[in-house]
Amino acid sequence: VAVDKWGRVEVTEPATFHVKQDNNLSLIEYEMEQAKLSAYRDRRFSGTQEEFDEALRTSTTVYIGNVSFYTTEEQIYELFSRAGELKKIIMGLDKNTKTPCGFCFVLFYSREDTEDAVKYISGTILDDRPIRVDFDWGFQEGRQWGRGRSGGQVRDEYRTDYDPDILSVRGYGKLVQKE
Ligand code: GTA
Repeated sequence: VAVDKWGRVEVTEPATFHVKQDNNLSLIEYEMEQAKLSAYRDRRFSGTQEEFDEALRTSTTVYIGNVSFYTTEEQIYELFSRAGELKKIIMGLDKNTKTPCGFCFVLFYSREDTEDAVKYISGTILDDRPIRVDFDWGFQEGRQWGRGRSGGQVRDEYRTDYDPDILSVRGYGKLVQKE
């Protein structure tokens, strides 16, 4: 597909949907399958898109978002061990205060348990908040820290809504407050 100087779209080659050899999915079907795994793309993943996709398909790590700052590792353990045996829990921390800032990673031993966690635990209310369970490409040292400028998570800095969880920390996004 090319765009001419008037901004019109020109199809330069037939829009064939490439059939992938390995699983017989059309490219579109393949991308839809992949999007179902996770909408999140980690900007700091150093490999190719294919390597990222492969990691999501095989990893035994999940990311939990929208966690209350007051939720403990014990509560996470209690909830996630319903899906299967846990290898490790890593709480996400504010890189300045070193206190929980609303996310964590849970590592399982088996892929089946990992998939069950995403399927059945995502949306569960934990400490009054619906948590989001997402496939993750794999934990590495450093990923436990919030990447926001203020130390916490990036998305909390863009919040325009009021979050009753923590008035002073999460309330409205820090960047929004400055506007
Ligand atoms: N598997 O959904 C996720 C996920 N999230 C949100 C964070 N992590 C996740 N992992 C999975 N699924 O290890 C992981 C990160 C890291 C740790 C902390 O949690 O891989 P973070 O939340 O502080 O930072 O990460 P992250 O993930 O890099 O930020 P995000 O939300 O993707 O933002 C990326 C870019 O979008 C930034 O450039 C930011 O400026 C911009 N942005 C984000 N939110 C908004 C917004 N509401 N409006 C405008 N721009 C925005």
